[in-house]
Amino acid sequence: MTDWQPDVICTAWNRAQFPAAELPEVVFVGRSNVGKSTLINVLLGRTRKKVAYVSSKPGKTRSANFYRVRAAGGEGGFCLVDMPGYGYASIGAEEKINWWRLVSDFFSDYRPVAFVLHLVDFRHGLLEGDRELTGWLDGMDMPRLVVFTKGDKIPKGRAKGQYERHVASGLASVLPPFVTNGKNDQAAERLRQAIPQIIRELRNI
Ligand SMILES: Nc1nc2c(ncn2[C@@H]2O[C@H](COP(=O)(O)OP(=O)(O)O)[C@@H](O)[C@H]2O)c(=O)[nH]1
Ligand SMILES: [Mg+2]
Repeated sequence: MTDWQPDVICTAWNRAQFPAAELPEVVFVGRSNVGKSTLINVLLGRTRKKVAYVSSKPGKTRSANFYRVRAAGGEGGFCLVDMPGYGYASIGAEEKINWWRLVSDFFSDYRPVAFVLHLVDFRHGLLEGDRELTGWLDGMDMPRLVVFTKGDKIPKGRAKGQYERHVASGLASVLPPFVTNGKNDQAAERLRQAIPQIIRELRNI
């Protein structure tokens, strides 16, 4: 169960369509197919009736999607932003340019970005594309939380070593990375608690 209630939902294909900058934004970035939309659905408690579009074909989503969340208790609220993925091999040069334009407009447009939630496939760790984007985000001192997806695809006995290897490879994360598996389980619940906490703590720095 979740007490998160998704509210206004907006899709932006370009800067002109970004919604008014009102609430702190948690921006989900990661490679195509890593599980950004799946995790948003899980956090919103929408594993059956999905709100974020989940695709079996990588490289489909070219828009930024905004999900406004009101937490129970009424305090504040925030926005989850599902950014288009990168690293999908067969996209053309023009699409790549469009992707960069959307992403760079987003991060340079004085949006109230609280932090970036960087999704990384637990099987692969950081790949090209991840390093390119995170290097660029480092340049603007953007705080990040790393969340591994597809933890269920690594056998239990290998999970600890895999986790340690990934962390040692130089991930930037405000908390030790979470490991999720596309289900509304304990890890999802801990993440649901961590997100508003991180927003609050970063605001107080
Ligand atoms: N086994 C497993 N599959 C996942 C997980 N997260 C996402 N998927 C699957 O990976 C595919 C891509 O997911 P999607 O959320 O659309 O990725 P996005 O492109 O990053 O938004 C879909 O078939 C999902 O069902 C996970 O944690 N475990
Ligand atoms: Mg998606």
